[in-house]
Amino acid sequence: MQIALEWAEKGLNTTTPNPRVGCVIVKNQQIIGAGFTQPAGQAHAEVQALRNATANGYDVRSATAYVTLEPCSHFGRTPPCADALVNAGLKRVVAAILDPNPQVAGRGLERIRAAGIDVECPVLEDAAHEMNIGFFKRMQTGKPWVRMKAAASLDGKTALHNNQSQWITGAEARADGHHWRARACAILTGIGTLLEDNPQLTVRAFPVTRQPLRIIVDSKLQTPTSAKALNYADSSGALIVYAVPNPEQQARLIAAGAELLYLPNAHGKVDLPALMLELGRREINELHIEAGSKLNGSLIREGCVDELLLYLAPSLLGDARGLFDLPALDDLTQQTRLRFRQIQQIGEDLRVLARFYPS
Ligand code: AOF
Ligand code: ZN
Repeated sequence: MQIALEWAEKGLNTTTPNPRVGCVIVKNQQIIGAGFTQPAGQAHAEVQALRNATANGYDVRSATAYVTLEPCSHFGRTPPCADALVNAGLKRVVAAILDPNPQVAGRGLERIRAAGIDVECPVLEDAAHEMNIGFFKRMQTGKPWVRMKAAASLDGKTALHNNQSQWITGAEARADGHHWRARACAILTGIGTLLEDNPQLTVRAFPVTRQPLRIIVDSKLQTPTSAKALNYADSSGALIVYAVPNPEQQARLIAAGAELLYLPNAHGKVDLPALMLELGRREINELHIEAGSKLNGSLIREGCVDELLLYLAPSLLGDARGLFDLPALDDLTQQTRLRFRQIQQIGEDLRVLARFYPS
């Protein structure tokens, strides 16, 4: 199953909105085939692994399949993998974790068991859940897994009082950040960052076959049509979420290729929790946020964030802008507690992954 998880990882940046699944076929203590989920509409991991075994010249009958997610039982964009495994005449199927998709949810393994095949589940369940943390969250809550990326000095500062902010962390940390962009279904920023930095919100540190959807939270539609985030060379598009209608500006932005989404709250700002639900409806599993302290603070306050991805440079910036614009507290019992998930040195910097407790 550990090897099957390594195969699943090959689909890290490409399977969305499907989960990344790996499958290994074993016969007589030997791996005879392996595969991972192909882009949506193409073969699932199990079908890839069966084909691979056959292409390698092996007879898959009475072999064992190790799959990192329960094989599907429904006709989606592709036929059920459970049927493919049954028809292949396997002896045993080992699944890491049940598929939370209500169209599957235990029926895949049931069908395999009903065909007289031995079934075992769960195996390495935590690692399999982690591999598809966004898919699990979306299936269970209707919202994406939200990862907020930020870079700061060791004293938690992101920019000087005069807004100078580039290159606080080193080149390795910046390149590492692109790996997290690449695996995300969408990258979200705010109008403040857009006007200040004119970010492209694309993956550029290495070649990719899919760019994440770009999302701009822009209550008053101040995005210039010349913004780099709108002038993309691929078809993944940009979505501008606004709260104050402005027909002329709307027409200009639509003509510039953006999609507009009107989602106001009672204060004339974008309704962020409603946006998360809408992104879930659009099959966004992992949402990557790279915004400024104001939008970051609002997203945290409104309970929209699951995880922080912080790059911390070994430097002090003193009196300067902080990471998150959050209100002052009067008592330590009010503090927002997180738990560290992983800490690693990347070049000269530290990468800290910390998770909020589910509310
Ligand atoms: C598997 N193996 O490798 C993956 C599975 O529309 P479809 O046919 O591509 O089905 C998508 C659903 O299939 C997805 O929501 C999830 O429940 C399951 N993903 N299942 O047997 C795979 N990626
Ligand atoms: Zn399937």
